[in-house]
Amino acid sequence: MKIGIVCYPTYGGSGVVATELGKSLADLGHEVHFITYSQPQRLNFLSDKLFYHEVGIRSYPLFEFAPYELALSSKMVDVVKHEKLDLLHVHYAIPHASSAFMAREILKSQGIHIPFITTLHGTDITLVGKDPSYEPVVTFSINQSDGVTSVSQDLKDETLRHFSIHRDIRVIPNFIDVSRFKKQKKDHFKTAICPNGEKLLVHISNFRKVKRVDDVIHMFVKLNKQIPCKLLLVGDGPERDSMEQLCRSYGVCQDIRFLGKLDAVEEVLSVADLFIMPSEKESFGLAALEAMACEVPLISTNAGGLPELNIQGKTGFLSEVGDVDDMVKNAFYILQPQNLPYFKMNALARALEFDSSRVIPKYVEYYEECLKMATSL
Ligand code: GMT
Repeated sequence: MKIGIVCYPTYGGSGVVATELGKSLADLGHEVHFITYSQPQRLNFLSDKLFYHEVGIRSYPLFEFAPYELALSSKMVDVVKHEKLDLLHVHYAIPHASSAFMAREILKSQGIHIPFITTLHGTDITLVGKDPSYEPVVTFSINQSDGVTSVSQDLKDETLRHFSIHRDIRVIPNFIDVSRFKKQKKDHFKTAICPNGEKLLVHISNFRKVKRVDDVIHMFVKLNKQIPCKLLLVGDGPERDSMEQLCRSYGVCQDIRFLGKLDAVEEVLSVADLFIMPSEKESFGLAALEAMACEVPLISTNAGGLPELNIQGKTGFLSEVGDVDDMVKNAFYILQPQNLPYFKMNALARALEFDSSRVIPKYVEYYEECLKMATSL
């Protein structure tokens, strides 16, 4: 198949899933064309099956906001026509689904029929999509898609609850390449961070409010009084400055390190004892899955799709959003020497269920179904 993938090329779950999906499809022999405004972060290798088409946005003094959606639709039309694509797969509904709809309709007027599939990732539904300024367009473009997938059952349910959707949504979870995400021997790194055998907690996110990074810090401060530990905060985003202030106000800067954005997160995860994800909303939790594949148990909330990944009392524990004391209690339990190996083993076993070799075929199968359906119309 010849597939066009549209996504946000920046750090972030939806872009990572889209890029890794494209790379895996290319490995399977499909031709994959990325259509984005800059080179996707993880698209860092050459393959004769992978192509990148940059969406150029022409500005003009009249435009206070350059119309990216139009430039994207035009680029999709161009790539579909000249590369003879079979289907478009857009990740994150806003604005990619409505741009794909526009591209499909333009192509239809020229006698070219191409289906598009929309993958819902999370905040495109749970936060941004519900906002009245976007909701009518999101509802329309989901209904107009030739196929729709969501990354968890919870996200599917939430979509059906809040939008007037009259079509089926296929659940296809996030996935990882377990040959990359696995525990590596990095003892020297652990000793450098935890010189006195402290336990190591890790949080990775885009530091948006929805991630509740402050709960990670509140929790760490309480836990550190019971078990000596250190905390690594990986990633960057709008909350980073206020989180640094919070660490200063607690006087714990010597125990917490901000590492910023990292490419090789698996190296940090390889030395972690516990991963903390206290999100207010989380449709799946890809960062947590990556941690689990590196044998790191999970302390999370029970928000969104997290219960579909984190199994209570086996791979970690789930608490109500904001219940920091419960998270401390659970972390204390997991970190006991007699408990930790059990949770690590279960975290790995659960992560293996989401290996790309199990999940990618679900996308291929869905593409084939959607293509068949589109050609039978
Ligand atoms: O808001 C984010 O965390 C980024 C967002 C994205 O779309 O880039 O992540 C969402 O998609 C990921 C991949 O499907 C999921 O693993 C994340 O759970 C989801 N984030 C939220 O729902 C908050």
